[in-house]
Amino acid sequence: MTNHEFYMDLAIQNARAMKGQTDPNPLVGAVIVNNNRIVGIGTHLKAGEPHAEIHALRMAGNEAEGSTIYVTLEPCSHHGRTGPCAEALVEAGVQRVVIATLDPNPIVAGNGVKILESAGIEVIVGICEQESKKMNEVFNKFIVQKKPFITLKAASTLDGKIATHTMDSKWITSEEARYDVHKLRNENMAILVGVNTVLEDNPELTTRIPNGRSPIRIVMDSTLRIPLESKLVTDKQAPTWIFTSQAYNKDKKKKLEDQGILVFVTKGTESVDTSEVVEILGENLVSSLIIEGGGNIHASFLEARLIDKIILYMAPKLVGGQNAPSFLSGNGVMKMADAINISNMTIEMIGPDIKFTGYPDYV
Ligand code: AOF
Ligand code: ZN
Repeated sequence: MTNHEFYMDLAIQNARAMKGQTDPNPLVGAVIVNNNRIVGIGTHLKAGEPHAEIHALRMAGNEAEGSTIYVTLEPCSHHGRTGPCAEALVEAGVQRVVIATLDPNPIVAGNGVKILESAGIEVIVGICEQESKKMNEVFNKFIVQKKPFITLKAASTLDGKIATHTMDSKWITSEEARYDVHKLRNENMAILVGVNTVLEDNPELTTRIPNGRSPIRIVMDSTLRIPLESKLVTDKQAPTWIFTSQAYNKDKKKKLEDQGILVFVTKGTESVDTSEVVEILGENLVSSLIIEGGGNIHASFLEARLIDKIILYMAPKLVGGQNAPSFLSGNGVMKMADAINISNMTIEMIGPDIKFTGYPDYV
């Protein structure tokens, strides 16, 4: 590991620790080094608050002069909720700026580097670039497409089942794997299920870890069949948003709204279009979404090519049964050649279960 990589790695680790608390803004870390000594460290903590570079500059004080700063994302060039960091670095007399990756935000995209270079500052781009890009996979999509980064999450047996043929599903995976799911919920802004999941399981969809943040709970429900006494309607643990079609029950809508539930009536005559849901979520600044639905919801999002990432927890169990549901149903493809391939796969063990992570390779 070179010196550049060492300091950048430190900046990335600090940035990553804020996962789940900066959205829809990026995870960003900065380390200022002067004469081989770290004189300032900064991390972006919350959207609207000072950027990582500003925190680090404040800590460094006069020692920022003549220093090298390592930043995981190109310093910004715009007057947003906080000032342009590129200008702050020039004013502080920083001598060299080492950047992991350019900012995909169209209002910055290379302009930060221009400000620095035209002030005569040496700029190096591309140290630990892949790690930094991966860390901000949510932000990188959202800032360009204005749509949430969508993760399909499922827990199944080794034969892909999410329940037995009698619909028993408690529990498939271990306590450790279920705790990991709560971490995932903490990191995502919203979680989506179909109304059938609500009818069958009456889930809470909250984050049960210390100081965890619960995601906005989203239900696709074309006629508003959700029971008024379901936990998502009554528990007030986190906001609940329901997406319905033109065929919705008007009386029920009013009753749900009286409970503080937000009901979005979409354009579909009888069903709710997944793409429209995703678009509306983006307009409401939801940058990340987990789909924890049943097999049909998963199939409708996957068939519409809306899933960016798949996380599958597989328990070393076999249940069999042709009527036992799997985590992916729908019509399925005709030919093996039409299968959706998964790339950049990683596999880790969580207790006795396998955690599989991958990215659908749509062609
Ligand atoms: C952050 N934190 O450490 C850096 C960011 O809403 P604003 O004014 O804070 O601006 C957000 C944009 O600033 C963000 O989309 C990204 O392009 C840039 N850099 N943002 O929240 C940071 N360095
Ligand atoms: Zn900035």
